[in-house]
Amino acid sequence: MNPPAALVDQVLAGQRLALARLITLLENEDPAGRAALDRLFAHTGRAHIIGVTGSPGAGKSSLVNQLARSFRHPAAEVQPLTVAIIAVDPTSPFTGGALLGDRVRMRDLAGDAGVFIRSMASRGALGGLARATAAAAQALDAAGFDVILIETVGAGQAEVDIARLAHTTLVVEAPGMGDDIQAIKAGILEIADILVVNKADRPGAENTLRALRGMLENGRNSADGWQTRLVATVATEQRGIAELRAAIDAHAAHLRAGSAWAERDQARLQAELEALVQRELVARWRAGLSPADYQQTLKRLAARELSPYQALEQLLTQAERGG
Ligand SMILES: Nc1nc2c(ncn2[C@@H]2O[C@H](COP(=O)(O)OP(=O)(O)OP(=O)(O)O)[C@@H](O)[C@H]2O)c(=O)[nH]1
Ligand SMILES: [Mg+2]
Repeated sequence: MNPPAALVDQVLAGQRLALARLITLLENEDPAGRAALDRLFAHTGRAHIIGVTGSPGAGKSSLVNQLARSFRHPAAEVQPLTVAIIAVDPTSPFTGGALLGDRVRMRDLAGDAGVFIRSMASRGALGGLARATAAAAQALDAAGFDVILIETVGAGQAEVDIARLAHTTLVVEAPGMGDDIQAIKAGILEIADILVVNKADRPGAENTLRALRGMLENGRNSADGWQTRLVATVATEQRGIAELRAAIDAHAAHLRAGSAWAERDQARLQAELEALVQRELVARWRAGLSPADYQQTLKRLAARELSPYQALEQLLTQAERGG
């Protein structure tokens, strides 16, 4: 029996255990996972991938939970959608407290066959995590989930990479985080299709909303003509969830109306491909290089005998000779 083929069939048939196994293979960068994904890739491209990022404790998991419920239990006459949730935690190991907490917060979704929840933790480099998350999203897409919600913490490169993976990116803030507004200014606003001020029941919510509204007015109107929306929510009381859903649906409709969906899809795939190319070329370059030569070049660089560009030329020449 050819294991990738069997696994592929099981994933396409929506078998949860097979899907969980595949994601573990992908997380471990196991060649069997990659082989399975090669076959599954033709079945991807249908899911709406939604990234949810923002500062720690802002209420991302609570919102993801509420959104999943709203996709599963829509208003009458609307078809429920199936939902996969990936909680990405770059800091905690698998048994981390945050993920345990998420399981409690997402408890009411457990047992629903139309919901699949998976947490992913870093096993090393953050690049590895972003890669594994992209691969897991492809597996879930192929398995037929209509919506894939990806939760990440923070405002670093990992979030930007994961935002690049999403069709729609939500940035979640809570009131009273003065510094975070600076952080938002510094870049995360750039990636937000929808800005959510959660914990709108807390003091200072009005100020935060006003500050963000001001930034949006001066700020961008994205290249594809979407104006970032601002939504206030209280995830714990299910307030603002309908408005948030409406904003998400409006963004999806906006993307689908023109060529934006296809353009984002292509940009996503291009980013993924280029990350792979970069990694592979660096790996090949390193493999072709003698460590002694490399150390020698680094020494000459530090001694100012070579400039960085000269060092580069030397390394490239050495790699060509070696490879
Ligand atoms: N008052 C209030 N509390 C909330 C709201 N939403 C979430 N919380 C609480 O805030 C805490 C953090 O919520 P989470 O949903 O875990 O936040 P998170 O952003 O996923 O947290 P991390 O994943 O650890 O970064 C929990 O105790 C929630 O019950 C809200 O709208 N209002
Ligand atoms: Mg969380």
